[in-house]
Amino acid sequence: MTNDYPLTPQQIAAYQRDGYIQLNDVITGDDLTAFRDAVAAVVKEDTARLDPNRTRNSYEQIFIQCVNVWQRSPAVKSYVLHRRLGSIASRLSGLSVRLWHDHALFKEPHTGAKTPWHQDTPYWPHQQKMHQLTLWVALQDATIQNGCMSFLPGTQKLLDIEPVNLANPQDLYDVAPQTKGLKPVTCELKAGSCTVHNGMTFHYAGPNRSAGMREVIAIIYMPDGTTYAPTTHPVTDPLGLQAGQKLNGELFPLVSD
Ligand SMILES: O=C(O)CCC(=O)C(=O)O
Repeated sequence: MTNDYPLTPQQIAAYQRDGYIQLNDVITGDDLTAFRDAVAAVVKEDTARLDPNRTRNSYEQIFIQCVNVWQRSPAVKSYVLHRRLGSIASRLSGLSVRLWHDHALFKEPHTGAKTPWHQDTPYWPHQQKMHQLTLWVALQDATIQNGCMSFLPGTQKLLDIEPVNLANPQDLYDVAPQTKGLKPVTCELKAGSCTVHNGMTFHYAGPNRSAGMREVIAIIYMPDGTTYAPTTHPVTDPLGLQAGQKLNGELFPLVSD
């Protein structure tokens, strides 16, 4: 696939105003099949190893989550680190970006698990929190029936709200009364299309009421220069980082110019 995905100045302005945008046909044809198959193979390998009776953490109660799939599969790596995607993240945020991490989010059918309204960045061990962004890539069609994403436009400007406990979510209006009256926008996606959201934008995904798995990979970027804030997180916990240390190097590669 080529490095160029066209974005108009209007789309960039809409992303910066609303804190999210839908982009169609970002990955297509054989690339989409290869990416989807490579991600699904890693998820399958992981799930085969899991004890079905294990205690599930907050993410596991919502979906099967595999973090940093790009480190496990050269094929996945070639897509996750692709400049086509990095350049989208860089042009929308207006900054050079590094990969923060990716995660496959496969939502199983019939569990009834929704992804509660939440912001992402408050969970992350970053000292700067305003410009992280996620490309949420549908590997198969994402619909209202199987749990596509919804966003509350403009909420990326809401700072200092307590992180939502995903396993035991409070009512959105208790957490963020400022969101009362805002109208959510729901984005159904064809496979290979994506939504992009600022890590501070409130978002939600419904339960998977279809017969099959909802297959998604979320690729998360942070501005080059982002520094470490000591907070427990599975990506950084093993690294022994010091407060203020830059998140860079080969684990957090630069993916834009
Ligand atoms: O896939 C989902 O259900 C939610 C994903 C999400 O919250 C995210 O990518 O930030």
